[in-house]
Amino acid sequence: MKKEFLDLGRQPIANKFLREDEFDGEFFYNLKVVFDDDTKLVSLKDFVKPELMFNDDYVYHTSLSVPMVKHFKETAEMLMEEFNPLTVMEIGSNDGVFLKNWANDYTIGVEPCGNFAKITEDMGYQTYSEFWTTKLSEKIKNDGHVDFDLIYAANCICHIQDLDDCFSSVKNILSKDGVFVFEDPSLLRMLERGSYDQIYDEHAHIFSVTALDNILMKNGLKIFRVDNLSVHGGSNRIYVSHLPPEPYTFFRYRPVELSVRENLQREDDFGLNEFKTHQDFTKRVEKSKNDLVELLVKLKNDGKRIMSIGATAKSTTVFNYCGIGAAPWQTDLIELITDTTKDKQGKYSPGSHIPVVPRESVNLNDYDYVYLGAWNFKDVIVNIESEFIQNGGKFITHVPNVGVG
Ligand code: DWN
Repeated sequence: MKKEFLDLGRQPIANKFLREDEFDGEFFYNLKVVFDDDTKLVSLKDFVKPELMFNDDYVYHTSLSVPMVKHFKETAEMLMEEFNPLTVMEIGSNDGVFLKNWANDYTIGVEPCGNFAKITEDMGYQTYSEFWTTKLSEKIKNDGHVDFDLIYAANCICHIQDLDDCFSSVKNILSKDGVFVFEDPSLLRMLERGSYDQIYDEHAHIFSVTALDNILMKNGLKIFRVDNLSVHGGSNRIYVSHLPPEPYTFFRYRPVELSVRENLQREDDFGLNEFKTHQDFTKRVEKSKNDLVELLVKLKNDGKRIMSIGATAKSTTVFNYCGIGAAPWQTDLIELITDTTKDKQGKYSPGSHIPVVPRESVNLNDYDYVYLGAWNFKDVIVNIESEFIQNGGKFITHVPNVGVG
């Protein structure tokens, strides 16, 4: 029984940055969120066609967020150290920021966005430029990749709409002693921090350990460890192995570690498995919206100039939910957004049509306030922009609460 608890309104494709002549034909959908009473899974009510989001024009380069390069290098070294896999596959390999830490003769990628699959192919990694499905899992097997000791995915599994097909495809090609490790934003952290902007078209689901445990078990897989990470505003890294068949003679049994029980208990104590908890979250989201608009309008009326750093998918949700931006609200509360991603520069933000420009083209001291679209990189950005702060400039964020800091 899927029950709706949050409506974030009419939203565009979160990472579809536009030229002016594309404004009229822009695609919009209703972004609503449901809670499944059986699995406790939180998902979008209506999924957007994957091809509309993930295609050869996809713009999100993981490596352009410098802290993530270090994160994936350390993750690879840790996995290499502990599991010493002979064969590695990454689902959602983007620009190869994780793949590049492994030798390319026993490592392959899966990346549906052709422009990114070409990047890793050129780096020497065989890359299947298709969506992860049972059909592809079979094809990779038939191509001679019998199975994999390590299957890794970051900020990707929560993008896959059919989780049963996703997980049965993994089980189909995971070696008997293999481990499936994936990390995605944490539902518990989202509710604790009020970071509702983790909800957008690409994120078909916002995962709890509880929901994943239920759905993985159903597909013959089990969680044996959970790492709670600070990246992306709070993520969980989930370690999975085969659910050993009875008697599990041929399978290396990986005992369920304390971290799994601790996370399940923490989620239950927080009320994450109760529909009411999600209904209460909705009230917090509505307050966050009103507080942010009120603050920006007041500052604007006081003659203050406001811009934003980080043309994130997250800020697409916030700007369109809060009616911040040029179209159709004509509320020029935020004059422009800077972003390090070349493919976003010189274009307009999805739905709200705020111009996106290179950071170098802007003198921050011309502005009084900066809204942090990339709040998950606050420390890095505040450090880079220390001169702005010394000159009296201030940052605006909405996580955990709307405020100036
Ligand atoms: O799940 C997803 C996460 C991993 O990334 C994807 N579905 C889409 C994307 O979401 P996002 O756009 O909200 O992610 P980030 O990583 O918060 O985006 C940061 C943006 O900010 C990038 O476009 C780069 C930019 N940036 C910047 O302009 N200056 C980042 C830093 C650190 C900076 O100093």
